[in-house]
Amino acid sequence: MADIGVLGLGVMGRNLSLNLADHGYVTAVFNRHPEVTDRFLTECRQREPSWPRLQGFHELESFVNAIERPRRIVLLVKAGDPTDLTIENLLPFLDPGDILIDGGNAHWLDTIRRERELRRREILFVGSGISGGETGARFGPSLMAGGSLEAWKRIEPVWLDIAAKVDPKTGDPIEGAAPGKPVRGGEPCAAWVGENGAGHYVKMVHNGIEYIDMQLIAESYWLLKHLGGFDNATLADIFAHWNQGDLASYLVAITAEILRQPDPAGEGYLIDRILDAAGQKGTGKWAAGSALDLGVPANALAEAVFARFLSTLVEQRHQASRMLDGPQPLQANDPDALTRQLERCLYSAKICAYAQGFQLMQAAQEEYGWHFDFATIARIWRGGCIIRARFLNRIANAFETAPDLANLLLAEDFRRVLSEGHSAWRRSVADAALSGLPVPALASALAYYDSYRSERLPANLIQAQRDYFGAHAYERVDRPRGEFFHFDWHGSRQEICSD
Ligand code: NBP
Repeated sequence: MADIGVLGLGVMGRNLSLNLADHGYVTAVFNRHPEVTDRFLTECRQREPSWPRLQGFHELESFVNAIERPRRIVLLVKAGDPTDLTIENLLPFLDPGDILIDGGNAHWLDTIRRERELRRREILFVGSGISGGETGARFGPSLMAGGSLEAWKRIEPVWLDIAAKVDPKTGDPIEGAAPGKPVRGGEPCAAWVGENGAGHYVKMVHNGIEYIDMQLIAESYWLLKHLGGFDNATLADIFAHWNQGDLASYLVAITAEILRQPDPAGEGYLIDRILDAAGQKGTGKWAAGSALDLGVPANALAEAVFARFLSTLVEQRHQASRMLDGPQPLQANDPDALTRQLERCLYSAKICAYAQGFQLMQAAQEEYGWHFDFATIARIWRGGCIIRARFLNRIANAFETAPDLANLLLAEDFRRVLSEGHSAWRRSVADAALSGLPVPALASALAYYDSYRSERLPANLIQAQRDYFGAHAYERVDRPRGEFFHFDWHGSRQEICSD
């Protein structure tokens, strides 16, 4: 009998099946098109040491019956309707107590609905975020599981086995897994984060932070290139150097590698031949939408999504570049000083990005009745996933020291970093503005930082305007919160307490 089943043999399903087989799990695999299953198994026989642990099936019923009961079945199909359809097709063959684990990028509200509906039919449903793309799925992803604790207890050993591992002392990811040779030991980057849709919500916030992080890195690259005048080889060296310090992370490391890549189709570098129009699959938009719904000021997150939208207006931008005026970029007198300035700027803005992600999760747990352990979430993001970064250790420590921390910016460690870094951040945003170089994420993160630390904001004027044209009432600084007043701007010019 198989220990576990994987349904859906796309990029993620194929790689996760091999990861399971490498860890000793006999894995039943199924794809709606049988030829996909056959092709996968043929390829595995040729080059995968763990292939004898993979069992392929053409019929859904025989796939389900081959799995030990109570069954564990991982769904890795396209999110949305295909997931509902797949569950519907599976149900006639399942027994009470079986567990379905949706590893796709499902919307958390779909996961809440599916968990509720399946619970009524005595099927346990886990919505598990899986991050790390193809390589993560193959050699160790970050796994954020949500669902009932009963279901988690049944999948926990498997999830801990196949997850990415970090060095318990340094918190750095342990690399070196190869086909048939998984990493043994280390701290696994997998955890149960909460009931029903919690795992998919946390994965969505992960992706939202990923959007901001990528945008911040792209803007820093742009400033180095245009203000510093560095060529691609030097830019690659700068990012490689940054990857040795506080900014050490997967995204900074791959940026260095990308910038070094020659164009395979001709002269020069590949980076200069790639069209500057950024795509997206929607999880960043969901995260920004959730921030708007929950009233969370995640402005850098929204900016990162908008920046991708704006980048796709390629023809309009080309036309506008010839019609709208702006300054020429300033040239840095001291390129090394610019590099140091931007390193601090990027690190400060990155702290802000994570602060916004954690604030979003704080609001979501109130809304959906979850109880997130933020230190654990930071810890399972240290390996396997796209936003893995050394400074997640510091975030984990901050939440361990103060689990109810209102905002990451207030953690002592980060207050110190920001106090040392904010001048460099301001200079960079000012240099960009004076040079006509767009830095929406760096600038909006700075606006967030300055707004958050402002004892007073000009929102008093907004309240007065709202009261003037719409009688929406305002609170007074010299009266308790919750007491509202209206001023009769158009008639008696008297103030009335509106209670
Ligand atoms: P792929 O596009 O590579 O594969 C999609 C899979 O879904 C295929 O097996 C396909 O079957 C199956 N499928 C579809 Br499409 N419609 C189906 C239906 N109606 N019924 C049954 N199966 C159906 O996607 P992937 O990259 O493997 O992603 C799988 C899930 O994991 C998605 O939810 C994705 O968002 C998520 N995810 C992806 C990544 C990543 O980096 N790629 C990372 C994390 C999460 P077929 O072969 O017969 O068409």
